[in-house]
Amino acid sequence: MKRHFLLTLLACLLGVQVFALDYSNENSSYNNNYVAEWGQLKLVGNQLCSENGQPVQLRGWSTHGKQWHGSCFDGREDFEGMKKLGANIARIAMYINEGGWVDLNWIKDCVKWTNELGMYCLVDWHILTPGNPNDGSYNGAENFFRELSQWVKQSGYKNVVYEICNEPNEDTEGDIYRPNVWKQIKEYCEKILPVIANNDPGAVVLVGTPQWDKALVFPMEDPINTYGLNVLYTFHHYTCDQQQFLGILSSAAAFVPVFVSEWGLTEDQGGADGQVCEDGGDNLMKICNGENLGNQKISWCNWSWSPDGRSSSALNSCGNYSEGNLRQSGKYILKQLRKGDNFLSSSSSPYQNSPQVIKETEDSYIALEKYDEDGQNKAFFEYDDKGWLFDINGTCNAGGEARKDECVDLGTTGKEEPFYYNLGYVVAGEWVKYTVNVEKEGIYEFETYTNNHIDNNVFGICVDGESAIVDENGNDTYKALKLRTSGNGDANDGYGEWGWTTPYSQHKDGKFYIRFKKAGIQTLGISFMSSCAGLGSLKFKALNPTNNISVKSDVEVRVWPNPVENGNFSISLSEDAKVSIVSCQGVCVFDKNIEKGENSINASFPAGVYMLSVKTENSSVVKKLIVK
Ligand code: IDC
Repeated sequence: MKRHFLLTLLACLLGVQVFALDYSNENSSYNNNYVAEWGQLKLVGNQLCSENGQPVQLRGWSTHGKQWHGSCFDGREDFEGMKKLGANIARIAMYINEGGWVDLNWIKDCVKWTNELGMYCLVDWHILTPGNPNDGSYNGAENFFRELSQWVKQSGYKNVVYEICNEPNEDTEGDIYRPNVWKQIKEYCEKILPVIANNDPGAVVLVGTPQWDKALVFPMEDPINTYGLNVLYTFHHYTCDQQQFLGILSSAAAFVPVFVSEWGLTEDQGGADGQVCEDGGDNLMKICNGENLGNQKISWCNWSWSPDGRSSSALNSCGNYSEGNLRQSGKYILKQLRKGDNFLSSSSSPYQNSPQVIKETEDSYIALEKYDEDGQNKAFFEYDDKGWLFDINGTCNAGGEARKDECVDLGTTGKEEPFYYNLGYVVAGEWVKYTVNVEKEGIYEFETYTNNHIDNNVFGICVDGESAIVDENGNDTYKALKLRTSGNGDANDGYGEWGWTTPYSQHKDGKFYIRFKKAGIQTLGISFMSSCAGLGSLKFKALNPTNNISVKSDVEVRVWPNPVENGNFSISLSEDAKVSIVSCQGVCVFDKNIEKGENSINASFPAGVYMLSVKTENSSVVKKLIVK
């Protein structure tokens, strides 16, 4: 007993000593072992979370290419330097072409080093030119991810995040919406995701989006098969010349999980002109810290951890990672990292304190000028907002008389209240919120008031920060729809007559509905995923009990015997699901995709109390499992 006490005392003293030696910088996060604390990350809804379900935000740097600046990231001490500055993740940009450095052993070292340091490691298959991930020069992808994921799972590393393709960009259409690029990405996912899912089923995987990782509308409109993996979609941002895309991130955060796996404080050449744009950085940081339509805490990696000649680089030289050796970009990031968890909320209040009512027995309409109060990032995202300093249209409040002091794009329809105002001149990525009071929960038929200028514009509708669009089976697979033209002739203003239309999906036939999961006060968000010439109102039809759609129910789970006595138990599921079993200490002892029906499971893990969770695309059920 006494000996034990002395040893502990000695250990504590030594610990303090080590602490004092290593702790030369003020950043208190240096001693955090994020991986031990957070474990294997996973998604809960759209939010990246720790193993036990707490929201997390990964923040750090992306390396540059090893062929150019390798000596900043080919040793444990390099990542230790990054960690000391406050990063909890390092992205390893493994260029494939341009003299790239495809080297699994180096990647394994990076995983080991970062793991020892308690950091997450984002392994980036850095395609860039050519921009098609299926290009022959990238044929090694499948093998690379097979070997890596096998090794990761076998070695028990929990700190790996896979980024399967940086910035897909085969730009053949010259159209901002590049459907062919999304087709290429989907084809590539079909090759890579099953390989990772097979070896490392609970993995967190980042999937690229068209237009150099910007067009988040595609996973909303035309979802991929995720093979049960925790898939997030990447958004890249350069603050000097890409502010016109920020709304896309802010909007999409209500619909899909997103990850800013690369961003720089410069123009998109990485700062060839030497400029650094911190204001744009502040705008991005607000969105990542939670001021977005989905209240999502968004993880990020800054470009770049290198002493590259361009102004996006963080360092003056490799090897010295003291604050004094940081360049302007590095100093800005250090300031962000030092803020610690800096989560913001984007809650808003109802216009003039009176929520619009969605009635049970009568049709209801949303008057679009009655959007919420509290301004930019909270009640709306508007590119022409005065506080935003990025006037995309060169006009404020184009055409609108109501709420002139704000710049939300109100136009007039010339029709009666509540359709007098419309949202016109809307730019892709903008959104508005409405506090509504819903009389009864349920799935409502809805229509949109449109004119002839609406031309397949893409939009999303969310309730309390989650997609609310469901199909006739109650599934929320499709998170963006298209608006139809009213088709009603030409009016004097050339916009045509307004009329009620039903939105549609390009990828699935049938009707779509809006689901309110509960009655009472909630916020309805409308996000415009493409530029739009006028949405007049939304109509929610009276709930019709005879054709009301039933909400898809939770997966049914039966477990027996419970307590488990002889090391085996049975589970029956109403649909295919992912089953994981976690001990009270947070150790995951079982994690597999299980088919529907009856299954027998070997539970030869230590006696104790476990949480058994069953996850399908639409539901998640948790049960207590006792092993004797
Ligand atoms: C740039 C580097 C530059 C290098 C070039 C190679 O800064 O030194 O010569 O790649 O193609 C990205 C890419 C990233 C770019 C970066 C800056 O993911 O590879 O790095 N950027 O241009 N997307 C947008 C910007």
